Amino acid sequence: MSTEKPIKLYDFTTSPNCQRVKVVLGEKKLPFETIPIDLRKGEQKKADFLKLNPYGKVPVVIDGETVLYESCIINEYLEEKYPNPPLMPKDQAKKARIRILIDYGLNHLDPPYQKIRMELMKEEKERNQEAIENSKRELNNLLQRLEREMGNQPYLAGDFSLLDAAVIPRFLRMEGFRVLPDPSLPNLGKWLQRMKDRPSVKAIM
Ligand SMILES: N[C@@H](CCC(=O)N[C@@H](CS)C(=O)NCC(=O)O)C(=O)O
Repeated sequence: MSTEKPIKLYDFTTSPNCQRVKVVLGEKKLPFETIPIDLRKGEQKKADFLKLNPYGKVPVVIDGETVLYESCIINEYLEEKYPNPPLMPKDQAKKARIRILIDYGLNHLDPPYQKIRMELMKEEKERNQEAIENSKRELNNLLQRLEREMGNQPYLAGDFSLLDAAVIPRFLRMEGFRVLPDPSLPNLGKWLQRMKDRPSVKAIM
C-alpha cells in the first residue's frame, strides 16, 4: 500500500527504537523518507526537534498532518492506519497477549540487557566480567518464558506480529552479546534465523 505523501521518519540508524518502526514500515511496504538526526551531536535536543517530540528522542514519524513519537505507539498507529498486511490478530484476547509480551520483551528484559550493554561499552580491562555473566544468566532465565510461549510456532505469537517487530532490534544485539543462540533456547534460535531472513529485518542489519 502507498500513501500520497511519503511518511517521514526522523531516524538514527543504529537506534533500536527507530529500527522497530522501520521493520513495520518495511513489512507494510510503506514508502518513507528518512531524516537523519545525529544523537551524538545532540540534534534531538534542538528547539525545532523538541517541537516534534518534547522528549527529545527518536524516532519521530510524520504522516500527513500527524506527528508521532514513541516507537510502539507509532507501530500501533501504522497497524491501524495501514492494516495490510495485518500484523495484529483481530481477536482482542490475542491482541492483549501480544501487548503483554511486548511489555515483557522490552521492559522486563531491560535491566540485565542494559547492564550488559553498559559493561560492553567500556574498555575491555574496565569491564566487570562477573556482572556480565550474572546478567547473561538473568537474561537467559527471562528468555525461557518467550521460548516456552512460542513453542514450535514460526513467530513469537504464531504469525509474524508487532511483537516480533518490537523485540527484534534487541535480539539482534543479544546475539552480539552471545546470549543467543543458546542450546537452552532452541525455538528462539530458529526464530532469530527466520527473522534475519525477512527483508524488513535485513534492511535494519
Ligand atoms: N520510549 C521511546 C524511547 C526512544 C529513545 O530512547 N530513543 C533513543 C535512541 S534509541 C534516543 O533518542 N536517545 C537520545 C536521547 O535520549 O537524548 C521509544 O520507544 O520511542
